[in-house]
Amino acid sequence: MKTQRSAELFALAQTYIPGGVNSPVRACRSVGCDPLFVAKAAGCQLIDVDGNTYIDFVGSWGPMILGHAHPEVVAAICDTAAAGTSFGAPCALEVALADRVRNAMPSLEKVRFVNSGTEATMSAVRLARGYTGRRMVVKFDGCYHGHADSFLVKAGSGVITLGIPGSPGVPEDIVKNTLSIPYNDVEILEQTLRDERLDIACVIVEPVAGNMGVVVPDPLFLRALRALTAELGILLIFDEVITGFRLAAGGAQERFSIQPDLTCLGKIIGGGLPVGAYGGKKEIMDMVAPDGPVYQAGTLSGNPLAMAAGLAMLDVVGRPGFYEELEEKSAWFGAELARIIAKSPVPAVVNRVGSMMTCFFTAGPVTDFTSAMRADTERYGRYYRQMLAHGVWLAPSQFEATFISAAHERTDLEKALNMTEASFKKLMD
Ligand code: HOZ
Repeated sequence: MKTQRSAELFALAQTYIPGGVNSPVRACRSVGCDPLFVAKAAGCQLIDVDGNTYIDFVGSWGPMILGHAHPEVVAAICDTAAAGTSFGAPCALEVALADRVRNAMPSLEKVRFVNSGTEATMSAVRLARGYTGRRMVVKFDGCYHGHADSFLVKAGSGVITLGIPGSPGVPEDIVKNTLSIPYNDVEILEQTLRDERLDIACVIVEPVAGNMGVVVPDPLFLRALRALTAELGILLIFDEVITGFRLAAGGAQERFSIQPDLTCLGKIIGGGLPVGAYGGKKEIMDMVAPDGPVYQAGTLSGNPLAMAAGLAMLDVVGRPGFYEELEEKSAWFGAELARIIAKSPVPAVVNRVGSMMTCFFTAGPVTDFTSAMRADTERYGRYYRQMLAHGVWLAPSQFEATFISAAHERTDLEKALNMTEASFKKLMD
């Protein structure tokens, strides 16, 4: 496989950009190879700058639920761009997208658009502290809520991928207000939330963890989380940046029938452009400036270009049968993957919810950060490189999710399964 042009670009990129990348995981450090540079993408296919083609199971880390360059999304972007890309003033498209989001997720009585998932979660936590007058934030080991200071405590995604213990530059005074406890552990959850010394403003959770690899929530855990936070006047924040419009039109909160107090969104609602959002009960959201004293702002927030892309994407996912078809395709793929694993001596387990999944290289089960960390990352790296060499583009980290899109045809999925079966035969060497 020729990778000369990627190598040339990567050499240049490393002199201009830290690690040669604008987000750490895509540097492929944990999977033992250099990153390939993508030239273009369409449907479920990526084409790199050397002309190699790949079936894409990353989907830009979640936004590409329709596949790349969906014609309706592209047309919306092109048509809107011709009329101006950002006004720094209200426009009708942000009202339309807010209405679409509210209709899909009734717990969001009001919503504020920002430009990334990180902005959404940091704003939601500030709002929770402002609304409750309390200080502490509780998160869960291995969950990743973006790179705002208060979240870089036992965080997932690139933090565990690169084995960064925390992050220099985050003052102890900030970190001491964040408490990270084990995911799916109801006993420790209850002990923590009932500890009155802790002055807890909110609990923020990925309702389906996607940033330590996919970890499925125990239904009792989510229900206990909702009951305890409601009882104790602690705000429950669902970080649905990945799961929003991924697991259902109403996200994880629809799938698990749990209404959080605040929700953070991103990825799919931007149609591939930078959009985040946070929203929730009117009485809470009315604390946000200019209605209230909790300040948050953004020059490009609600820009017409991103709003149009998000609206076009939500138009398509909102059509009858979209999620049923995606669920059926994903369930079949996940079952086939599990069948391949069961036939192989390689210790591995697949965790899947809807169209997001992770193949962990450990016997499992993987139910939290500790069990996820038992995965054999060296073996994952070999699997990753073998699959890439055979035209299958996976997440360049054991601790990320891979995604099925509406653009994956049965033939694409069968090719990936055949490559997986062939790869597993070599992984015991
Ligand atoms: N936050 C992204 C996935 N969870 C990682 C993207 C990257 O570092 O390339």
